[in-house]
Amino acid sequence: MNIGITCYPTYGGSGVVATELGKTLAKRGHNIHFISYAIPMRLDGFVNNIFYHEVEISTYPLFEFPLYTPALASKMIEVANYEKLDLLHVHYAVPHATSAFIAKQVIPNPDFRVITTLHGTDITLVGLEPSFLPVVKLSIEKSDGVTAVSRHLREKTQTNYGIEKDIEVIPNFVDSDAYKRKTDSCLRSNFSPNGERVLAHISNFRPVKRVSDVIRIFDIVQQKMPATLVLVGDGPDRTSCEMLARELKIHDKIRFMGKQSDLTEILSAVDLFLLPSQQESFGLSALEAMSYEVPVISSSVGGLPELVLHNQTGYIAEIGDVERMAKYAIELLTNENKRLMFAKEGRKRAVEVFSEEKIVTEYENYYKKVLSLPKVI
Ligand code: GMT
Repeated sequence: MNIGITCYPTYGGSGVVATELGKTLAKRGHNIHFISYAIPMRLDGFVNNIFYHEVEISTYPLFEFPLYTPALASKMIEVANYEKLDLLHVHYAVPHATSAFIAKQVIPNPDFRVITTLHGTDITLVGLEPSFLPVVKLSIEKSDGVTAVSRHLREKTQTNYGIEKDIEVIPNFVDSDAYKRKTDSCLRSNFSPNGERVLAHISNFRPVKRVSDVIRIFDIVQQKMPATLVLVGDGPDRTSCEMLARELKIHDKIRFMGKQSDLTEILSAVDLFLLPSQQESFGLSALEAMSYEVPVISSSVGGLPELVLHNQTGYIAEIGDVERMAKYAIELLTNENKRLMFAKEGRKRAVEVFSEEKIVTEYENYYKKVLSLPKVI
């Protein structure tokens, strides 16, 4: 198939999923055309069958804001026509599904189809704003196929927008062969020079991630045992988190590592992963941790209970219940047999339920199904 993929190229789960999907589909022989305003973060190096088309946004003194939606739609039309796309798969509805809807009106190929994958805040936060809602709803309804990354997100889409069309749940995935724990991570001695237990969190440091809860949980844990906290990523809450760490006088026990692309050394060197988010439609970083045999303690929000099995691959607790999450962390970090059992169960779940091989095949089958159905006009 000739497949167009549009996603955000920046540091974030939806772009990661879109890019890894494109790379795997390319290895399976499909031609993949990425359409975005910059090269997606994980699309490094040359990959056979992968092409990149950059959206150019012209500026004009009259425009106060860059007009990305029509610029993207125009690029989609150009690529669909010249590269003979069978379908365009857009990740994150705002504004990608809208650009795709506009493009579909113009693309003459009667067999061309648009698929939208909903990732989270496009539905639960941004898409609900009155300035977006009617257009997001229309764009989803006019997609030929719609997928959501969890059952929770599917339900939210149906209830928040009153959308009745079929939404296929295709969860996120991990390349469990590549995301495999190394026994000799060179970072272990760095994080744990004197046998400290190592906790970690990875995110874009947006308010929904509640990174300050991570620091508060760690504060309680480090009072009970020598410990290090590894924080990967960057974003709006980074400065306030650094301030909180200083206020609590635990700054010297926390490593702010910024954005990192290679997680293998880091996640192979940690004992526990924390994800106390306010909202999480799936929680890709938790799945990646599980693949590296790291048990996860998370909030019970959104799609997280579909991923983290309570008392089996980790623990879940109410949003903001820092005390309980700390109690669970201390329990696992003081009972190595249990922690290792959870680690093995998490890895097993990542391999058996969320493997790249399995989920990319689900996407391929879904593409075939949508291509065989009548076009949504
Ligand atoms: O919505 C965001 O803040 C970022 C978004 C993204 O583009 O990374 O994250 C969402 O998509 C991920 C990939 O499907 C999911 O793993 C995240 O749970 C989801 N974030 C939220 O729902 C907050």
